[in-house]
Amino acid sequence: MGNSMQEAAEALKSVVGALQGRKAAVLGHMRPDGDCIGSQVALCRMLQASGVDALCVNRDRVPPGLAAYAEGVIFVRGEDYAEKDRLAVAVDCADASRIGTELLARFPDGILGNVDHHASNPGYARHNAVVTSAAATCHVLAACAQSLGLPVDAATAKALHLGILTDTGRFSYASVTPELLELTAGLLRKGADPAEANFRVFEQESRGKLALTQRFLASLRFHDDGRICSGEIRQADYAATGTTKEDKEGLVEFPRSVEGVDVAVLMEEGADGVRGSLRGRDPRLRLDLLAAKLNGGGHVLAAGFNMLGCRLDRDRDRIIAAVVEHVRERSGR
Ligand SMILES: [Mn+2]
Repeated sequence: MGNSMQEAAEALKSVVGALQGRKAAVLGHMRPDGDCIGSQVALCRMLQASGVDALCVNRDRVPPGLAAYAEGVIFVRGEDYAEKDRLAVAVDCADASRIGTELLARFPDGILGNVDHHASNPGYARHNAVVTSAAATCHVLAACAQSLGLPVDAATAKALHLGILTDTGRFSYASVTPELLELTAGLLRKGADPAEANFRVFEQESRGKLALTQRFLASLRFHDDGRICSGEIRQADYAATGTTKEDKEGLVEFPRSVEGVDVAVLMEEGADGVRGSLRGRDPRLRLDLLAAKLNGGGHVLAAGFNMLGCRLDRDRDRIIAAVVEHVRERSGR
């Protein structure tokens, strides 16, 4: 499913065309990451350069570590957004619900454009640019900008590089291709700065984050002969370390990095239930399908779930059992 890069470029061209003389709201997903902010900034700047009045709207704030990338772009919190005449373009949102229910409701006419790379994206907009083989939404935008001749200045190039850098695990995942590296080389020529990005994104961690990491590592447990490794975060962990849920970013990479582990699970208990992240390295295990069984979705190797009404003490075993069963099924054991 999804679109080829050429189809995506056509879709983006239609979006830019439909926005001429209109105003745009570029929407990202809840708890935005580097690819979300990078693609919002890049698309917003490209639209502005194409004569469109554009700003970004998110349910949640821009993570402080990524604020430097929002140069020249207005970000509005969903709760503060009161305009009625902007057309919505969503980026990096696997499903329209990822925008956040309340914010989505402010666009009763629907979504004009959908730029994304998640395999589960159903194509919920009038114009869909969903390239499931792309490494990042920023990858889709960078390739489309190149083929459509959309203007990419230094700040736009930095934003596109940010999304590719973060969604490829610093250019280390299977999604990295020669074509992506060539495209990224073009971004570096336009002003993207790898050392600056590495410093901004990966070398500005707080002591609180380190303390949160200690707690998470202490919670790790192995299941099914070590093929599955799970760890947990509770609201009390954030309170005790002075961190927020933004600080859990990247923690799931620790269980994934252990020898013999096929699937890493991070479970976070919140007021309304248990959210989880799933990470793997074998595409045959189809973590997107596993996540779907747990009220979630995502990519083949990286997915998330949301078990409303669940609690760790009561439901952890049931969640882990579902993971074990799925992994056994998919690996034919
Ligand atoms: Mn992404």
